[in-house]
Amino acid sequence: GGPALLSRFRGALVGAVLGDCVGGEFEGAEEVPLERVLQHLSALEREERGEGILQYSDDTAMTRCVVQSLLTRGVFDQQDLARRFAEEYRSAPGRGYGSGVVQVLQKLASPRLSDVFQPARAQFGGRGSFGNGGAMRSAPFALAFSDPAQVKKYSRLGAMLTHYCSLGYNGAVLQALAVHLALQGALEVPQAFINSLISEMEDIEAEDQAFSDARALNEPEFPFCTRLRRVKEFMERSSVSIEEVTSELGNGIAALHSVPTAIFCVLHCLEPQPGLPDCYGGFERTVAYCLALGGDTDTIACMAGAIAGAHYGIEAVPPAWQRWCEGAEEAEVWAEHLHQLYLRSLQRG
Ligand code: F2R
Ligand code: MG
Ligand code: MG
Repeated sequence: GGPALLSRFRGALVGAVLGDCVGGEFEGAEEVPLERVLQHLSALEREERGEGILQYSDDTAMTRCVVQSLLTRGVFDQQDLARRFAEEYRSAPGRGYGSGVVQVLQKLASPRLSDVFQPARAQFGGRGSFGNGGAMRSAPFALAFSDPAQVKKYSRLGAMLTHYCSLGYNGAVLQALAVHLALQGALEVPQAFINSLISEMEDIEAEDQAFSDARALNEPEFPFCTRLRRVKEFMERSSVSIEEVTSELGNGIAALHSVPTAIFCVLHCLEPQPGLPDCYGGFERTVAYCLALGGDTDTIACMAGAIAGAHYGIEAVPPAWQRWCEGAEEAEVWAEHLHQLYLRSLQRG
């Protein structure tokens, strides 16, 4: 049951672009009244929009590099991807990149660089970045590879080009796995979906590097598992306030404070929510809810948009919203090409 696989692919990629473009309005805002979110979204329904097109930010710029690299090379190629990140940043540096990652992107442009992971390793005194920049661009790995082992391996490596801290790259793996499961229709059984993610992250976080990063950053061992268990507790409650979500799951720029939050937004909005219009379907509810959290709204909506789009399919993504989003049309075409790549990887077994 549910949408066809191709519709899910198109939903995932367009959903990510739309979340970034629409969510950019509130990025960095501490509090966002729901009324302002609904005004922003209802303005997208108008034929004319004074403010014009909503431009995509670094989230989509880097996602496009991942997509183009995977489609051109047909495999994961770290040199090619590093070169594309550097070139994208050189040609459009004003897309709102994180303040640390720009140093990596500048170093990746050097023709003398032989180890493409070296600039990311040197970040933050050798700890590496724990920002969500690896996670925000990891959906294409779930669209290119059908085997979950490959989804995990390549989303981790793809993130490590800029985010060498386990709290950064493990967020990218978690996001890619969430999209991978949503593509299979796993959100039809929400409890099984969250249990699968917890069980995957129990394996992924059981490594020395993750233990030492967690210790150094004053986080508990298995930090992503801990947050996902909190998501599960919230799912079991009849109501959860925005304040509880932002204080306990987070709405910030760290992968740990945003990837589990994005997953929660999708799960929470599977059902109608008070304050959100009855005419909204699950995809619209998810995007609106992400924006109402404030904080890193473009990135949380981008990640939740990819998961929700993979679950509901492209038919659930309002065309009226899509038409104002830079890059949405292209995303649909690329999703079709990624779908072909995925089917080929499925045939190879
Ligand atoms: N940068 C932004 N938003 C800021 C405002 C943009 C504004 N619209 C504008 O145009 O000026 N958004 C984008 O950045 C996030 C992704 O960031 P990424 O790629 O992870 O960057 P970075 O620099 O690696 O990490 C982000 C910050 O996290 C802190 N940090 C990370 N690791 C750290 C460590 N080991 N120790 C201490 N701090 C660490 C730093 O403050 C980094 O700058 C997305 O929201 C995207 O939309
Ligand atoms: Mg951004
Ligand atoms: Mg952001």
